[in-house]
Amino acid sequence: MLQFLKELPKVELHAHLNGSLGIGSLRDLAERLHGSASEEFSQLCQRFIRFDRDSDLDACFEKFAFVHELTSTAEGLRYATELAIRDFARDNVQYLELRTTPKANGNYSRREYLQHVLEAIGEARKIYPNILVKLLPSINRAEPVAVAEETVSLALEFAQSHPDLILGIDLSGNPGKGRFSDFAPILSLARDQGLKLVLHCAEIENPVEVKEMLNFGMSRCGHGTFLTPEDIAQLKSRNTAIECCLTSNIKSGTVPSLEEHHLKRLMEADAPKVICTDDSGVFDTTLTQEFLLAKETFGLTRDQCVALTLEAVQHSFASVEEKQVMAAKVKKYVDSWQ
Ligand code: 6MZ
Repeated sequence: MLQFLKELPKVELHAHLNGSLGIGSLRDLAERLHGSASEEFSQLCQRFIRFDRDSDLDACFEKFAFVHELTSTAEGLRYATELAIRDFARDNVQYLELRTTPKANGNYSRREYLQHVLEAIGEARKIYPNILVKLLPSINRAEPVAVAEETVSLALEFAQSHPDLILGIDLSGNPGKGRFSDFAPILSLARDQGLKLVLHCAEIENPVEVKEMLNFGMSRCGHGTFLTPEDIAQLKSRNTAIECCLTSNIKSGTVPSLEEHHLKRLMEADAPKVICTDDSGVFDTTLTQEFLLAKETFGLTRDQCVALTLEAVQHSFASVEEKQVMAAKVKKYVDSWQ
C-alpha cells in the first residue's frame, strides 16, 4: 500500500508555501543563501533542531516566523518556491494549489513578492514538468483589512496576466486573531471579480463565525474541524469540499487524536472531502503519509484512496481539460496495478 500511495499521481489542494519547507529544504535554502561553511549556516542548523518539536497552534505560528526569515529576500523566496514544488513532485503530486501570503519588507513589496513566486513557479515548471502548479494568494486574517485589499487587488491584476495560474484567494492566518466579518466585503469583491474562495473555517471552536462563513459561502472549506453535523450537511448540499489535514490538526492540537479526526464523520456523512498536507514542512509530513495515516486509522482501502484522489481532481480549480488529464493519469496508474 505504501508503494501504491507513494506512486499514485496525487492532487494537493491545501498547501501553504512557507509551511511546506521541511528541515531538508530549509537546510538547502540556508546553504544556498549563506554557504555551508558560514557561521550563519551553522547557527541556523542549531535552530532547525528545535524546529522539529510538536506544539500547539500558537507555537506553529512561531515556526512560520522562523521560515519567513529565510524567505525574506528575493533569492530566498524564489528558491523556497522551487524547493516546495520539488518536494511535492518527489512525492508524485501531479497537481498542486500552492497558497501564500504576499509580504512586504525592505527587500520586496507585496507586488514583487507575487512576481517572484509566479516567476519561480514558471522556472520550476521546466525542472519538474510532471507537476502542474497553481497559485492562491492568501489573506492573513491577523493583518489589517487594508493589506487584504492590496492582496486582492494584486491577485486580480496578476490573474489577468496569468489566467491559468492565479485562480483564487485563501483566507488563513492565526484563527484566534482578526474577524471574518471585517474581511467579508473584500472577499465578496474578489468573488464577484471571478476569483474562487478557499476559507480556513472552523479550525478552532467559534460557532458564530462559522455560521457567518457558511452563509457567506466558499468554494472549499479549510480544515472544518469544529463543524457541526448541520454545518456539514449545509456544505454537502452545496458540494463544498472540506480540506482535511490530519497531521496538521494533531500537531497543532486542534484534534486530540487521529481516531477522533473529523475525516471519519465526513466519510460517514458522505460529505465532499479532500486529504491535504497544510504545512508538510512544519508538520514533517507528505501527502503519501497523510493517505497512509487515513488508511491506518480509518481502514481506507486502495479504492477509497483512489476515489479521494479523483474527488480532489473534481474539487480543484483546474480547467475541465486539465481535470481530464489528471483523472486519466490516475486511471492509467491504477490500471497498471491490476
Ligand atoms: C491558519 C495557516 C495555517 O503564507 O507564508 N497558515 N493559517 N491555520 C493554519 N493551520 C496550521 N498554516 C499556515 O505560509 C505560512 C502562512 O500560512 C498560514 C499562516 O498565515 C502562515 O504564516 P505563507 O507562504
